[in-house]
Amino acid sequence: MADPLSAQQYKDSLVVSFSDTLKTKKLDEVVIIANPSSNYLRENKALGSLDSYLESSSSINMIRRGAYAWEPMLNGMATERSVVTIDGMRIFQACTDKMDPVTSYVENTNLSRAKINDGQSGTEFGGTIAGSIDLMRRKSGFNSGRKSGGSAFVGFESNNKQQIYGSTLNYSDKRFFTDIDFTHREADNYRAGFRKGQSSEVNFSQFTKNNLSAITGFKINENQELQGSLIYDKATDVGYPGLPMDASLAKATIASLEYRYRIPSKYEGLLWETKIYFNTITHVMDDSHRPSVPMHMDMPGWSKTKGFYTKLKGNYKNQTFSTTLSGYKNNSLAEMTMYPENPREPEMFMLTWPDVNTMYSGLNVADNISFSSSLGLLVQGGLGMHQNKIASESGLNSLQLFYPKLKSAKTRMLRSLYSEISYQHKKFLYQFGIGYGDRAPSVSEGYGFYLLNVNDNYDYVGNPDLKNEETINFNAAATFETAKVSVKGKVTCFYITDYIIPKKNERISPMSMGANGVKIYEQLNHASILNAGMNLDYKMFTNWIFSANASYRYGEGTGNTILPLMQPFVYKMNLRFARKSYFAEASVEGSSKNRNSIEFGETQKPGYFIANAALSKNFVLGNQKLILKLGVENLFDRYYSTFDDWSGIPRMGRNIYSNLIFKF
Ligand SMILES: [Cu+2]
Repeated sequence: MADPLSAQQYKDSLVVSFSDTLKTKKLDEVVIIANPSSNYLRENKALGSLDSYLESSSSINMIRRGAYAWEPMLNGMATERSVVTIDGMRIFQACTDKMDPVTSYVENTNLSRAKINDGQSGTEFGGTIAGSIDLMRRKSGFNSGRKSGGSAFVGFESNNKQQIYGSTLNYSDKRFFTDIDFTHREADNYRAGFRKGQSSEVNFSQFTKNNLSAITGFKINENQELQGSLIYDKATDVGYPGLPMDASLAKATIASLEYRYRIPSKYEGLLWETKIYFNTITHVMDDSHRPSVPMHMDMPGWSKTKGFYTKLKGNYKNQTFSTTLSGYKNNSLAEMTMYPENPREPEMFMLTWPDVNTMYSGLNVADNISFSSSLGLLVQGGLGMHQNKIASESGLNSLQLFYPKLKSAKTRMLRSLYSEISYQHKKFLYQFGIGYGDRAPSVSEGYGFYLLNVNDNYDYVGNPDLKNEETINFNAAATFETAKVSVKGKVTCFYITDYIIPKKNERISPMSMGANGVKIYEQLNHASILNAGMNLDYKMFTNWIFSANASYRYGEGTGNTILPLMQPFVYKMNLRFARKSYFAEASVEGSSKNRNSIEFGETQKPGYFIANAALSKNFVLGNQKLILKLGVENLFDRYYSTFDDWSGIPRMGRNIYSNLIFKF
């Protein structure tokens, strides 16, 4: 659940942070990620996946290709249109079939919260259309006294026999802190809801994941500190029931070093922060467990990124400003080897991502002015240079079959401008933002070579001649808040020109066996996307809270093109009771039927409605704590599938879970 108050526990030791000093509020949203080191009673399922936390934002829905590694869609747009970072680090997936969004390489225990910025307010680390999701690392920070502690936890979920084990350890004092955590997850196939006379097991939906992370800070002196962070994540034997193949390995190493300097100045909180980082991802697809594979294939992919950012932020009179210079170099490479049934026929080899180097460097400036305690203005702008270069000669030659004049390198300028006004009147807060910006095509959109999309069963071929996709976005929000009730409504609209979308091409025949044909990325003159969300929190009586949230998205492009994967009306309501060491929650959630895009192979899914319940109890044992959580999801074992379930795979049926956390 989004709860901005809890964000205050992550105080910065060197400086009052950018947003903390603001008298006026910004439109961005913070999703608190619960984990065994944070506040448990707030969350029904402390050991749930990161994906389930992100989904609680009304701007995000998740595409599921199985039980693992869901893809976060921000404002109804897939990951090419958003910037996903971990503490400001750019990371790019290594799978041509989107099996491994960046969010799949972290764990709850690594993170404290996710910051979501819609549209052009999310351009600090690169060009975007939909906005940005920054996953922020969990860390103890420096402490005036000496503090150490940790946790050990174990969880079990009945539906897919998921076992979760792990522990966290932390130490902090005046000059030094360190946080180390480890999480292991292992699950069998999950079961869908009940259907008479049919097996509910969803084959190829198992997974195993191990994650280890460490973050350490060292204070050089009163004004300077160093921070190092490392995340190692390895998933093996991951099944994808929504795809024709699985992944035998998805592995990431994510490392960074950060230097922070509080510049002595008469202006409060002038901070200079610099980070260098490196991450490497290996992804190996595997079809060897699938029955009736027409032709066995090996499809590994690699993505390596190194980058930096350097940021100056501070306050000047009634202004809070921030300037960020950032840059990265990513290398994306993916191959496909096909082994014909007849061993005498030669193997076929091709590069599906032709060793593409992407270089980016950009400057982003933001200034937040408080005219009075009730009126604020944010102005933000950025300029970036983006270059793609095909490093592989054979990859270039293959693409030249379709684009004879293709050169190996292409450079683009990326621009962004955003402004936001906020006005507080009594218990009402009004916010209005307007932005303009553009983005470069992704590696798949520009250079992908025969990437099978199972949803519409077409091979997708990239188009290096694509122009930048441009957007104008508007957001408006109104919040009413009293001690008892808080209501927020938000609307975000995007008018996108040169909208990048794959379109059928009859002249090229497909490579994948049984594919319907080939689609090439083209650009629609324009497309419009609307996203509306609403949240209500109502403290009915002492100890009782009722919350409701709902969201809806709509997308349409030139020539009556219905944009794919648009979320219909989705709602969730819950009633919570918390008293001393007890916590109980009952919730219902559901959706209306979706407006499906036939062009993209979508079928209409009927609405659904499910119910969940949870209980937890906190035992205090001297200085230690034991937390027990029990719950059931999809209580009535309903069978359902939604618009974001890839190739129509059903969702999980009844699931009973238990979490046991020992905190010391
Ligand atoms: Cu893959």
